Amino acid sequence: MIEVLGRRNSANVQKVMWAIGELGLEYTRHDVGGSFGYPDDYPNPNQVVPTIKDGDLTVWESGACVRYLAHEYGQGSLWPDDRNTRAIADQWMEWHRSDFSNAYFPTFMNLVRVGLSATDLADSIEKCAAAYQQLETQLAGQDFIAGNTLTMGDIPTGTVTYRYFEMTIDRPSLPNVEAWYQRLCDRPAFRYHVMIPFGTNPEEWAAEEKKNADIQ
Ligand SMILES: N[C@@H](CCC(=O)N[C@@H](CS)C(=O)NCC(=O)O)C(=O)O
Repeated sequence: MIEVLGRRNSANVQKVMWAIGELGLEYTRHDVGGSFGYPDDYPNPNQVVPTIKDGDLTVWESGACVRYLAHEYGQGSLWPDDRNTRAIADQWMEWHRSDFSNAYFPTFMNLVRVGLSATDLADSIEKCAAAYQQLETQLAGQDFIAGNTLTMGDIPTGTVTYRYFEMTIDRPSLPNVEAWYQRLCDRPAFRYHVMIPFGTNPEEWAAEEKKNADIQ
């Protein structure tokens, strides 16, 4: 039984939950972080979510959690057997946490969590679009980020792509990304753990966070 410490509306928690859902693992999720606060014995010194526990192991950092789950429980699926596919999946996970996140998070945070207008964020939205153009190129001629099946490489960027397409912002034409996103939307685990409404401003965000309390 895997324990997940992290609120349901956190994108970093959703990465882990989606991986757990894809792998069909038993889990218990606890509301931690954001308006729920942190227990005194919370094991992540950075006071951020997620943290997972599996037996005697505690892991934090969402990418490390996804890799651990993929390696431990997803050999041949989320953790590809093929060396090349695995390296490319890993490469795009690293891209997600560096170049992509630097471009994407300012847009999401400032628009939804701070409540600035899309007009004020034009530069940031453009940088975000440029990051998605890189993914557009990678997805040409293949169904998923590292080939024709879902791998750990799809998890981090797939998670925030729900939000990218839900935000009221201008987006470039991204036919490959859109087709990939539709494939993700066909997956029950993605729909349940990732496609969670998040509102359009801080007040709506807070209300959505409350609505998700106690939902597994
Ligand atoms: N690098 C960390 C970042 C974690 C992170 O910043 N999580 C956000 C939620 S998405 C958080 O914990 N924010 C503060 C809070 O919810 O209390 C990871 O990938 O796990």
